[in-house]
Amino acid sequence: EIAKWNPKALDLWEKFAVPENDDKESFQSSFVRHVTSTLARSVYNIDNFSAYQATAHTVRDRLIKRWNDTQQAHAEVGPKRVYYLSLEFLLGRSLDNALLNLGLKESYGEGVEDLGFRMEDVLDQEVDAALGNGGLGRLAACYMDSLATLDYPAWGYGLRYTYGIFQQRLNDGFQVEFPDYWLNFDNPWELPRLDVVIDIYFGGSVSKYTDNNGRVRAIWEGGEPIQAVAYDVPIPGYGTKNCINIRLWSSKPKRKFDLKHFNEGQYEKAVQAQMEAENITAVLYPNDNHMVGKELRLKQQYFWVAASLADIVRRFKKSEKPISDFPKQVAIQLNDTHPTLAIVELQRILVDVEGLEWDDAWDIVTDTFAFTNHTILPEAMEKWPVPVLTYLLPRHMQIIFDINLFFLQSVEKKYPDDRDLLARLSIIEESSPQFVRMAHLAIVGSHRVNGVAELHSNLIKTTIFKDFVKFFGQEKFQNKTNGITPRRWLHQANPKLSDLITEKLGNKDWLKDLFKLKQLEKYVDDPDFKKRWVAVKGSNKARLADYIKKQTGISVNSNALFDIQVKRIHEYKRQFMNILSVIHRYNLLKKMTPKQRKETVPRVVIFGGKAAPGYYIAKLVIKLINSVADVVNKDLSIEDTLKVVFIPDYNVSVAEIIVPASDISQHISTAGTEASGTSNMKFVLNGGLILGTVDGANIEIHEEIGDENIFMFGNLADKVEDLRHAHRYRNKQMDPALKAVLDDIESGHFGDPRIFVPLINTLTIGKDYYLLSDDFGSYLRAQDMVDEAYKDKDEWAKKSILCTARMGKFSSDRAIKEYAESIWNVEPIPVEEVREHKLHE
Ligand code: KOT
Repeated sequence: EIAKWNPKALDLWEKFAVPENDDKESFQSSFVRHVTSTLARSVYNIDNFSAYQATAHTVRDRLIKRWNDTQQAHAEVGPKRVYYLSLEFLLGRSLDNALLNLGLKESYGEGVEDLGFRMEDVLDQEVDAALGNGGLGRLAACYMDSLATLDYPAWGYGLRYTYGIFQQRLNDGFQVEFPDYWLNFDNPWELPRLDVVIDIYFGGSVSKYTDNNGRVRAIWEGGEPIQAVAYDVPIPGYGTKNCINIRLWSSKPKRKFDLKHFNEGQYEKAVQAQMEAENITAVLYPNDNHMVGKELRLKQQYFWVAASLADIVRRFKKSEKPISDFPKQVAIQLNDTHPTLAIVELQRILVDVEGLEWDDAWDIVTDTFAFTNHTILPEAMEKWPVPVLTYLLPRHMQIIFDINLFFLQSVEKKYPDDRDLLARLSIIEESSPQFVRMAHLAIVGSHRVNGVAELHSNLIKTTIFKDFVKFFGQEKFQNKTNGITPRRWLHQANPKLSDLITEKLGNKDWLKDLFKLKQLEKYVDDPDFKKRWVAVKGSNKARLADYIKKQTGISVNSNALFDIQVKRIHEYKRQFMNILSVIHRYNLLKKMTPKQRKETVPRVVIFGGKAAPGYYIAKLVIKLINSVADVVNKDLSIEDTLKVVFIPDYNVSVAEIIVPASDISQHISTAGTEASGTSNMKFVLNGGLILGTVDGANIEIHEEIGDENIFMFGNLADKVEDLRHAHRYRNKQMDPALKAVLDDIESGHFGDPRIFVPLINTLTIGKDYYLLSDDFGSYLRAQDMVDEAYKDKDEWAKKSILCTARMGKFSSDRAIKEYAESIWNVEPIPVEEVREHKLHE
């Protein structure tokens, strides 16, 4: 027994542990202590930013306590854990979220006000943690919130990028990118674990040797190691003591400086290795739904999965269980194909390091992994050239060839003499050079594969993964419709609506069981409730109007219909179609008599979203939106019946202002292209209606909220192939309304038309791959129905309430329970109970 375990020492530990006291005074004492000790400031030189830092550090102390208690309880129980591997975690801000999840918002709010600050201003100092591109990264963040809230023993693994997604500014209506150096000031939301370091190797060579049992074994000796250093990000659950962890790896050179080169006078060479090592986690690749075949991206992927697996295996080994128990202790979810090399790395560890037979190792591997597919866009499918893999990871390439050999042998056995089938299923694309198809590898190495909404899951089973379903059978392929956390996306982003709901329902239980919102239905005809509901929406619109004024200088009328499309700019999402319909509307308004204009519903059309820096067409869409805005917003003749706004630098914290303020939001992707979408869920949860296509989760939202509460239009997914064929091989007539709008742009109404030629060509010479012309007519009709419906304010309020009331299904809690029960086979561990049990022992 070491000395610190004696009763006297334990008493001291207990006495001086961080106080559990969450009252105003303990906050204030901690705040002042952090201002003086942590920040080395005083009452004379503390500003809002320091107040934020002191508040954040006070909360951080509480989080660390919970983090420790949780990890200790998990170590005690030794449950099966789930590991969520994601290259992106789009967390946004943490302070407000932590205050709400810990139930400290009120007491700390009062505490900070006594000290002379406003909590709102303090919260506004925080920079977003923007380590993601869009939906995929934000989904990972929502899932971490639900895992924590539902008491699951879970960890996320990702990369600690020095630069997150770029900041977007506008110059003459064009997007310009600025680096997101988010770690400029200290980051209170991470715990550096400078002692948790793992060496990662690239390159080197493979040799064979014969072991004591006469078996030929491979041994890989990599080149110069690079260090992976762990940074832990605590994720507190709502209304529970459970606090889970996201471990982010940062790359660091093992050897700081090459003395040999330095002494030879080659200074640059002496620091080159160091710079290359640090490069690995320097920057998030800014492409959504698009693969960029850069070697550095592949290095990021391996660096991350190798560090994570070493960590997971090390933790498993502490349990001293036999290695065959690995899948009983560990479930690993692959967030898209980005972490697919983890499959190969685990097989390598089991065979080369642990000495298992190939087949035994492979059973463990496939029982451990499950794979989520997020897109069927061909340009997003990851494939890596065999020569690049061979030189970066020679042993892994051999293992991939072996996995493929054994897999194809089993296919051949089941379906003899079907060479086409073999070619279609093969993990290797037989081109020159050869490529590794990461989705194929992920399917073969996993026991479950899932899509992210019903339509999408059905599409992957009948199109891109059809042959795999034939071989493996239906059971391996599941649906897990995405979800969003109601804590951030209603409680935090829309406090007024949250309060109103809590008041009506009598308590906050709905925040942990979103189906409880159903109870709101009884108030749809209660005039007083409706009035208050509409007032909340009005105040959220006013808040957004203020924000727009501040960011863009544009004044908008918050009594107008707020029509919002915010998401990454991508051709398949069809922001282009939206702005073309705005031009159509503008032209109609100009032709109207003043009397007619008086009768129309005024609209504010709001856009936001980033284009990948190399995505030329998407950047032209941004320019066109701004060019149209310039003309429309200063045209007095239309008497404020239309305004167009592009909100710059759309991100999580901006979304928290935008989402509660919609009357209509648009989700208008070509049918079959948007796997799920998740912002659609956020808007509807906040009482906004959808104008959308029959795509992704729109379909299931429609099912839940009913026909009267959503505006759907456009061709169905099963028509898309034929329509594209018709564009390619027959000269289809273009919709006349669309033609007129394009002519208008070409006439120079919206600035130099030469700029937009490549964009317009996507509809004419480019054969309209995303079928704007096929959907334009029904899109305009749907828009008219929106206008008509909005005129009846009372009916609209009813629709809005029903939208919120019927969104229970789209909580990420529901999604996570489904994953836990039908893929991971993990159970909740109530941290508090474990600790109490321990105390009574
Ligand atoms: C693909 C490659 C790189 C970066 C991101 C992707 C990506 C993003 N693939 N799919 N997504 C989106 O994932 C969301 C969460 O499941 C979906 O809601 C959305 O429809 C996908 O486009």
